[in-house]
Amino acid sequence: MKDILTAPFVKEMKNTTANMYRLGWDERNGGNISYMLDESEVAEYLDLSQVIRTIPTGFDAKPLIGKIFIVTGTGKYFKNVQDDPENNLGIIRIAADGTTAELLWGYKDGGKFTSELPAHLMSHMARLKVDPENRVVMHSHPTNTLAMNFVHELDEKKLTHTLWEMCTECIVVFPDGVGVLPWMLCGNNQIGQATAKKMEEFRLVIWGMHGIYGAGKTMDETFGLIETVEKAAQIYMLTAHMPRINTIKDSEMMELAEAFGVEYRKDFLDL
Ligand code: 2HA
Ligand code: ZN
Repeated sequence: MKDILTAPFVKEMKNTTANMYRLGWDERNGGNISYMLDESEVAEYLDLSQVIRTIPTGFDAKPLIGKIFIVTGTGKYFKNVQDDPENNLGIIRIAADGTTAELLWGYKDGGKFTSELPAHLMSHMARLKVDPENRVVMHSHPTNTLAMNFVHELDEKKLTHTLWEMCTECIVVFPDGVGVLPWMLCGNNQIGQATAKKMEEFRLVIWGMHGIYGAGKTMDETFGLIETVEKAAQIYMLTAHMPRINTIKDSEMMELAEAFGVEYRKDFLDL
């Protein structure tokens, strides 16, 4: 059996959390990532018949029975994942009852998965329905995105439109736009259900005055979605207090989307 610490998916988790920490998006225990793995790939590193312990999830994830995820730990810091993956990460499999997680590796100090597991697994279920290749769900507190939440209307069309206007490539990177939830209490099934509902339509969901969720086929795609929103939000925050002299017009955004052949939210433009 190969050494789990050399597994590409562990490396991806270490590199991504370190990257996000250094970008200042994931202070203290902020942020969490879940990444669905191929059983055959995990079997190269772990004996899948060895369950270390079982942990109730508190909700029903029947469509994910048997699925394996690597997930950041609750109360753990992104800052520390790189040096100590076995305490800060865990690999879980959804048990046959759909409501229990079987720990296959990690959370070595007795810990467990992120408190946002409901939002993660419910989002996986929602995305898999629209994109069977979806693998990653990522939550973060990117600084400018969060700052923008306090000074911009939390309206899906208006927020998406403003973000699209801030960088030429935005409409190409997230043509499906950004879903928005109002401020809600986090860490429970209710926000999980609300996030998943938005995920049926969007790969990006803002949690009002809290942060952002992204979903994608790969770690790079998912990180790239959040990174692009954050870049656009940064441009917004750098310019919002100054008179705007130039802007990317809606007709130009349409031209971009059509040139790059992306299906975009036409109703989010005023044409
Ligand atoms: O897990 O970011 O939303 C820490 C958080 C909760
Ligand atoms: Zn958060």
